[in-house]
This record gives sequence, C-alpha cells and structure tokens, in this order.
Amino acid sequence: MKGKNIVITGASGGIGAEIAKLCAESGANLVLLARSVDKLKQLQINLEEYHHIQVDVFKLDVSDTDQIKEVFEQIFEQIGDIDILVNNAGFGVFREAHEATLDEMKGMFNVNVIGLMACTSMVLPKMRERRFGHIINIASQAGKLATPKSSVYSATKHAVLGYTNALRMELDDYNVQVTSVNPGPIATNFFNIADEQGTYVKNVQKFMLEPGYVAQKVVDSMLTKTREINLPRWMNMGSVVYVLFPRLFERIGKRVLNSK
Ligand code: NJP
Repeated sequence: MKGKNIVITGASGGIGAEIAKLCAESGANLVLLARSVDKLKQLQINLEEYHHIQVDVFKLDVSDTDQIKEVFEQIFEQIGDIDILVNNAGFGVFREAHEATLDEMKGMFNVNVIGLMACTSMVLPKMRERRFGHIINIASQAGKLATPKSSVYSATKHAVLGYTNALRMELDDYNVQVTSVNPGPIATNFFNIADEQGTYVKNVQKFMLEPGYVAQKVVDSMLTKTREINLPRWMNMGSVVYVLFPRLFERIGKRVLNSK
C-alpha cells in the first residue's frame, strides 16, 4: 500500500480514524474527510510526524452533494488518482418508526446512502478507466438483519448493501474491488447519537467490538478481492439463519432482537 492514495470519509473519529492510523503505518498517502476539521488536522499532525507520509484534510459534509463534487475535484487536482475509497461516514438514531421524524429519516439517508453513492460516483470513472481501485463501504449487520428501533438506520444499511453488491458485479471486469464491511456494535461515539438512553450499549457491552480490531480487518482487506467483512462471525451466522427461517428466528430470538 506504500504510496497509494487512500480517501476516508468520516475520518475524524471512530473506526475512520483507526483505519487512517493503520493505513499510515503501511506508508500510504491519506486524504481525510469529515465535518470536524480540527480533529482531522490534529490527526494529520500526528500521522505526518510519526509516519512521514502525505496527509491531506478537507472539510466535507457528505450530506451535501455539491460539496462532495467540489472536494473530490480538488483531490484529483491536488493529489491525483484515488486508489482506495473508504466510505465510512455514517450515523444512526435508534427510535421506533412511529417516533422517527422526517428530518432524522432524511438525515440518515442523505449521509449513509446518498452521500456514500455520491462519493463513489466521483471515483468510478477514473477507477474504471485505470482498471484499478478498491471501494470499501462500511455497512452493518443491521443491513442484513433489521431489529426494532433501527427501522430507518437498518433501511439505510440495507440500501448500502444492495448498492454495494450490484456495484461489485458491475466492476468485475474492471479490476476494481468492492468490499462491504458489516460489523455488529463497535465501541465508538456512534452511540452518543444512536442510543441516547444507553439501553443498547448496556445490553451489548459484552460483545462490543474494539474500533482498532475492526479497522485492522478493513486495512487487511485493502487491494484484495475480499467480498464482505462480517464481524463478529457468530452475529453474521444469525443473519444467515434469519434469511432461511425468518418467522422462527423472530419468534425464538425476540428478547435478543429487542435489545435496543
Ligand atoms: O461512529 P463515530 P463509527 N458528513 O460516530 C462522520 C458504521 N457502524 O466510527 O463529520 C461527513 O465514531 C463523523 O465525522 P464528523 C456507522 O454506521 C458503526 O462507529 O466530524 N462525515 C465521524 O468521523 C458508520 O457508517 C457501528 O462528525 C460525517 C464518523 O462519521 C461507520 O460505522 C456498527 C457526517 C462517525 O464516527 C463509522 O461509525 C455498525 C456527515 N454528515 C456500523 N456524519 C457501531 N459503532 O456500533 C457523520 O454496524 N460523519
């Protein structure tokens, strides 16, 4: 990965920042994007100092598609071709469907789905032309198995998985890899917004993943033909069984499925 240009959205914290740190260790050049530009600049200083790599930061709200176009055009002009795009920016709000506001629904879809697709659209022409690249979309186990209080969030991640699977097939002949990452709960600031009451965090504390562990799996997959990363594996088994026996699964697993 030495010298490769890697763009990460939502790099100001959580798994995005962890992915950035691990990519820096491998000698890649980084482009870090998020709204919190101060946090990005601090990360830039640390990574440049310790790893002697090029790190560029741009303020980007991925819910603003005009901004996406401007920022990616600047990246192409100032830095050059993008080798790996990690679509990581995202958020969730855990609420029952009847309580979810239209603003929340639009907000989640604009960031998690439209933003992800708009960033991808910016890199696709060049990657197809160069017959080289890797697009990594951070989805979720919620994109495979929807649970109460995550109707909207799950819907966004189902959309991400649908998009990602079709994209992979479209790019099959172009040597552009497409990977979806489907984690269960990870110990990040995600839950400050998603789970205000702390109920879910309390219920899943035992099997919460460390962000560095998830990031390592993502970085290990870079420039390989990894189709999906599912973490933890046992949780993905649940998603597989759910597809086969949905009615039974919902009945037997009711208590666990209601942990939000
Ligand atoms: O969350 P957090 P994670 N425009 O809150 C950025 C998925 N996931 O690392 O803009 C641009 O620590 C935000 O930056 P800022 C999840 O759905 C998580 O856990 O400065 N960026 C920050 O850097 C998401 O797709 C869990 O506020 C925006 C980053 O996104 C990904 O993992 C489980 C933005 C969020 O960092 C990373 O989340 C799962 C915007 N409008 C999937 N809005 C989990 N944590 O349990 C937010 O299955 N960001």
